[in-house]
Amino acid sequence: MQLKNLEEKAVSLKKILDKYSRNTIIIATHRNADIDGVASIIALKEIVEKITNGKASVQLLVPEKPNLLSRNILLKLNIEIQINENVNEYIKDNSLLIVADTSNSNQLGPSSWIIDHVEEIVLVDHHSIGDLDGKASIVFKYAEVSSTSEIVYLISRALNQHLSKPLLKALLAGIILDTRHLLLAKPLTFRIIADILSEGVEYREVANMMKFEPSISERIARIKATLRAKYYRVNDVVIAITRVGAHESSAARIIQEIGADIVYVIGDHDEEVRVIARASHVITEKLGIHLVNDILLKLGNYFKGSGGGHPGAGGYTIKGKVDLNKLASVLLNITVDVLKLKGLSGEVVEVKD
Ligand SMILES: [Mn+2]
Repeated sequence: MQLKNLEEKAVSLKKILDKYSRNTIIIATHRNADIDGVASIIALKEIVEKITNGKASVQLLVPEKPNLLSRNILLKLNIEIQINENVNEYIKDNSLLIVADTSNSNQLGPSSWIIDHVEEIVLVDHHSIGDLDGKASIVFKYAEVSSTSEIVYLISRALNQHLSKPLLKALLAGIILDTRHLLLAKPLTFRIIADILSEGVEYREVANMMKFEPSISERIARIKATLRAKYYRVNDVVIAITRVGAHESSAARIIQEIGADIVYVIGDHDEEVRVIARASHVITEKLGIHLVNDILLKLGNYFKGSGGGHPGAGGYTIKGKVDLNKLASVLLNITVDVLKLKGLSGEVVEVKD
């Protein structure tokens, strides 16, 4: 069940760790990290500390701290982690940076500057290619998995480093989250889960940890997003566009469940505007549309920003203020143009009561 080159890359990783075994090793993931990112970095920390015999100074970095669900899961697993967001206190010119679960440096938010201030970068990730892919000396990235946690587990196996049970549970939580409770699991995902369970982890226990009661602010954001949404129809495709001040992805998920095929949630923040996009598999599989490449990145012709993600889930961030109505209409126009290219000939009709 090995992935192509994983063994060799693990050997190269070990060499790099030996090289930096007396330096600072920063293990970072994307801002406001989900449990896939958080589980990956804490498991990588254990691996790195074992390989360097505890000599390296290992620092975990999660810009803008882990998200609520991650923090809850760590609490339930009794895992305590030290995250120092004040990178200036420990970064050195000869540091090694290991980045997990993100391929774009801008996903490191306020800490993205560190990319150009370390000696070497290792990337462990499952997203589409970003700027970090070109900057890393080793890239662990495989289409055969659905989460970074899976890759980290395989790295631990390749390096013969046994992970403690709480960490195995955290990785399993990462897999469950990123596969949406296995809906997006690949064949290898099931093999990896079987291996984790055979180490004495109970699936149901971890799956139960993922049940998440949304806070009142999240529920209000969902309700507002639904009320403010405009819905459009082109043939059988329903497009929804809305805006909220927070909880964009949660709002997007709800609007998808109502029945929209393509959802854009515009998040209006103090210093930036974020567009969160989601598309159903009819859009990605049957029509072959890639949300990021075909739609979000084309926003760049109108609003300077940066984006990334997967065919069916992505984001685009614009610094500063923008005309939100214009942004919504540009999004709709780009989407309709792409649908036309894919052969949908119908008129755009707004769905109203
Ligand atoms: Mn992930």
